[in-house]
Amino acid sequence: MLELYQFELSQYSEKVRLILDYKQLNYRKIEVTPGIGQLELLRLTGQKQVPVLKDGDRYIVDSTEIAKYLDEHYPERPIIPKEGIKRGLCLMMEEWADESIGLKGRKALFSAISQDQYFRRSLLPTTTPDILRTLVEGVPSDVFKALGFGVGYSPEAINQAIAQLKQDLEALCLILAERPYLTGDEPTLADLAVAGLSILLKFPEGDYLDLPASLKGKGVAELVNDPAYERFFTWREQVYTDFRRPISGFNPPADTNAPTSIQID
Ligand SMILES: N[C@@H](CCC(=O)N[C@@H](CS)C(=O)NCC(=O)O)C(=O)O
Repeated sequence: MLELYQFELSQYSEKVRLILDYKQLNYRKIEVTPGIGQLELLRLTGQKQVPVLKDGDRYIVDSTEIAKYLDEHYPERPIIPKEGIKRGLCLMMEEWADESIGLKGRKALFSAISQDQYFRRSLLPTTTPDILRTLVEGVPSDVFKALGFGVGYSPEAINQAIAQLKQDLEALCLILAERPYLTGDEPTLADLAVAGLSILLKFPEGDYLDLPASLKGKGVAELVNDPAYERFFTWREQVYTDFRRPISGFNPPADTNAPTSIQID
């Protein structure tokens, strides 16, 4: 069976999960433990990032490479058009989504977390002991903001990311006003990339991620509460309803050979 080394809340992992579900491929999720689990990933693949797909003895690194690999080796329900303007648009939008929504979404979410204690606490893994949750909730917002400087998330960088995301969402809404999918009448990798990468802007409403129920449908206030972007989030929810498999009832048994990782169940 295919195996996906992932973080549950990684937007690039989500892009791959949506592609796997769209293609109706069964796979087992292997939750990589930040730090120690990544060292194991380094040993296995020569790099530390998720997502990584394992197919037999082969490891495929990077969400774009995984998408191309899957379309080549599992050609049912193709996602990358073979030629012409549709192929051009698909490849361009996928690359753009990685660089834009993927990276800026992370910054925007950081801002939402630093402003909201409850959000912060709720984002901890469901296995986190209550005492630790309470400690994290208690970290004052300004301390969190100061921490952001350390990872390149100054208030200016966050504001700039949110302004740019607004432009991105406006562009997506304009396209989706005229066609059901980003490159035309059929879904392609462009749609799956944009939809999957946007989970950090607003978590999906449905039961697709291992998240506390209270966080489902929640997101970056400046984006999700603005009616100008409603068309995008409604479209994204429809893509999930149509193509993403809900989490319940989809938990293949743990792989006993899995490296330093925990299995989500
Ligand atoms: N270009 C990569 C980006 C992957 C990426 O940024 N992964 C993040 C999680 S969303 C990660 O593994 N971060 C941990 C690290 O960099 O050590 C892709 O498309 O897969």
